[in-house]
Amino acid sequence: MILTCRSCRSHDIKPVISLGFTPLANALLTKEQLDLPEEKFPLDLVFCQDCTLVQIVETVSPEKLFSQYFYTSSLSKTTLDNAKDITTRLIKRLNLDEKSVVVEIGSNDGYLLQNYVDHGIPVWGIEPAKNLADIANKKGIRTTNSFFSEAQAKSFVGNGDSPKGWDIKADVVHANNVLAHVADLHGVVEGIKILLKPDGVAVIETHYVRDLIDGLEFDCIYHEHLCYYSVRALVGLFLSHGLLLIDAERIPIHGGSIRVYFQRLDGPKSFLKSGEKNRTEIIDQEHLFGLTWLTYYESLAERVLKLKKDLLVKIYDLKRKDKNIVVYGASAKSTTLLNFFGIDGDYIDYVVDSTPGKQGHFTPGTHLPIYDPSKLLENMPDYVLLLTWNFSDEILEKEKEYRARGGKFIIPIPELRIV
Ligand code: DWN
Repeated sequence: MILTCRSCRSHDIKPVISLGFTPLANALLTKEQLDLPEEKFPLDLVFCQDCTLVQIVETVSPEKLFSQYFYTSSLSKTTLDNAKDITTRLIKRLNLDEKSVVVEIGSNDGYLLQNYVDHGIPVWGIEPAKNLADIANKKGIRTTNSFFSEAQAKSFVGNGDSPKGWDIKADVVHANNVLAHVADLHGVVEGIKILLKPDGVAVIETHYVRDLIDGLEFDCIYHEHLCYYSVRALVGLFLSHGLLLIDAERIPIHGGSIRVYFQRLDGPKSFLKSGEKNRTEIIDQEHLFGLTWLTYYESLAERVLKLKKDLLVKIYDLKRKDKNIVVYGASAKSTTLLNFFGIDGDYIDYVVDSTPGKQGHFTPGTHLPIYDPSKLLENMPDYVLLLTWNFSDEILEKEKEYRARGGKFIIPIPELRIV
């Protein structure tokens, strides 16, 4: 439980929304665990009036959250395409070759580093989930199974347990959907700086708090996500570790993210000029739209409660007409929405999800069985509540046969609609 801001340590933190006590978003259950007590933790979002960082109050141990992790990045074409795009651009922009070094923190199953390996560029992945690190190493993507820290960064750039013969630093450090997840915020940012060559670039992707608020993406709030970033909040955090924002761009992935580039303040800052227009524009817009003020965030609670009412009215109406409804996506987001809205087995028959490791399990808190998406055509439910709305194009395309046979998707976010 924090009493001060995770980034600037200010005491001036104000409440934004409380989502009650919820189970851990990815704590899927086996059949045997259904009758056992389930851990739940408070899920309360606050805003720091000083550095504008949005964050949750509770800190659940990373070991509990990430040591065994079901989320496999390579399962989504959208994620793979996003990774291919940025790595291709960086190889060109930085003239990366066999003498370069690229590090990824939270490298998952190697989905991003694979692109560098395909170009003969040396890589190092750092992944806390053993099951994912094993997948990456089996693919020949050098991955250390551990949490990233300042101490590990120090060991990597000199002696310690770094890959043999590596005493150079990184040209690029990637951290995609990592910075929201780390309790040791300052240790990780300091570690990124230690890893970087003097003219190296840190490329950070994280869900954008502006998309969360504007797009009513409240279901992205869960215990894995300790922080919810604006560019302004990132600038303050990184500057406190001698890293300067050199470029910033909004990208559509995960419901809307920001991709920000940092270089060492004490280095040549070779990309400062080229990124000036982008970073100025995005920060000016944040001021214009009020992201630096509490009032911008305070509207969220009321809008979430209206969505809850509208969705429940729709579901009650369909159940009254004896329609059957299932859920698509045993995602972390699904856990937040289903638990906060109280949508369980009384209304939903089952969940489908393409992740093999999730199938055969049950959803946290709501205990819905998870099957392969092929069940949709076998069973032809009347409605599918699409809770991985952030992949709606990809999934609607995949399930066009179900729709051709009359099946309907209910998509709740950013606005409730049936397609
Ligand atoms: O930050 C995080 C984001 C990036 O990903 C992590 N903390 C956890 C995770 O959050 P999530 O689980 O809400 O992410 P997704 O990407 O919305 O979840 C996708 C889920 O949908 C996965 O379980 C896989 C499933 N899926 C599917 O069944 N068929 C996904 C696609 C694209 C599909 O075609």
